[in-house]
Amino acid sequence: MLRRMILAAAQLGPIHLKDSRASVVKRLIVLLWRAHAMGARFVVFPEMALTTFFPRYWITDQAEIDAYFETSMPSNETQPLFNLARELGIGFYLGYAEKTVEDGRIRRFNTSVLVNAKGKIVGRYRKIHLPGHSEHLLQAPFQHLEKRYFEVGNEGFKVWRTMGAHVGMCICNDRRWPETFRVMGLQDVEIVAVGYNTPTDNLHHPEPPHLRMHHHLITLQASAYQNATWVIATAKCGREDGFAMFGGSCIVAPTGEIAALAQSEDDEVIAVDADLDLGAYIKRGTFDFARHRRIEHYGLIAARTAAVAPSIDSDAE
Ligand code: CDV
Repeated sequence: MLRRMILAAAQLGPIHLKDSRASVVKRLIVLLWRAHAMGARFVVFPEMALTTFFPRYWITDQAEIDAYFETSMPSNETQPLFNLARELGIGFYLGYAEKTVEDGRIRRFNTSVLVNAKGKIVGRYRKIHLPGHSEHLLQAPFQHLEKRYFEVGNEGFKVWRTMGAHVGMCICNDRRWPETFRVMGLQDVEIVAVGYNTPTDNLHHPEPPHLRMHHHLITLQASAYQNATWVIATAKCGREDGFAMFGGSCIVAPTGEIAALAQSEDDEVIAVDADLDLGAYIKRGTFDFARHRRIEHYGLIAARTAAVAPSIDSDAE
């Protein structure tokens, strides 16, 4: 029996500092209706989809920082999105900044939730690969302070059985790390949802924009193929109060091919009628993990973070 599902990425254009949560949720609702018109059953919204990408700003007042965080999900403002999704029978992924109390202290994470077609939160992911820095870079045109505003996620890379598929989540910078996808691949993931906010300029080293897009697409395509999974990657993009972030939202097939690619840097929905079993022949063949993985040779991956060069110079006399 063919297992098909229309998958969608609901890309957001810029959210400016002055934009309220309510105005953003209205845009998400318009996107959800558009996805519904395309027949979508699962929609991926971006990372931190409710506010501007605030880690670009050095903020010292904790109350001001906390204004970007949600203390509950659904929140009052996002409840209408959950209600509509339930009414339409569409599952979704939504990224947001999470403030919570855990282990007797306040904790802040860069989080996404997985909501099933009944409007129920079935999964939560807290971003593990936090990019950027924690100090104030006085000379830089903008900051990337995720290491200052968030803790490293403490719940791992999970996969949930929901909506007739195996669905995993990660967030933005996580997509650049093969480990992210392989851990989900080992849980037989079939759809990986990833939201992102990627500045068009590399803060640390000048890079042409085409190269930025190339790295974005090549990592998604390689990871999709190597784990034989669909990947839905959704941007928040355009110029937020003048700070440019690239688009390039895409849906990648388990073959590694780009099945749909956004054209704009604004609110836009792309969708693909996906065969969830398209990756099955790859999982039975080249990437049949049970037959071909050689874990006795992979120890360094989980034992070492930094690269260490060989201590012996093989060319020395
Ligand atoms: N939000 C992100 O994680 N952005 C990073 C940037 C800093 C490179 C990314 O990997 O897209």
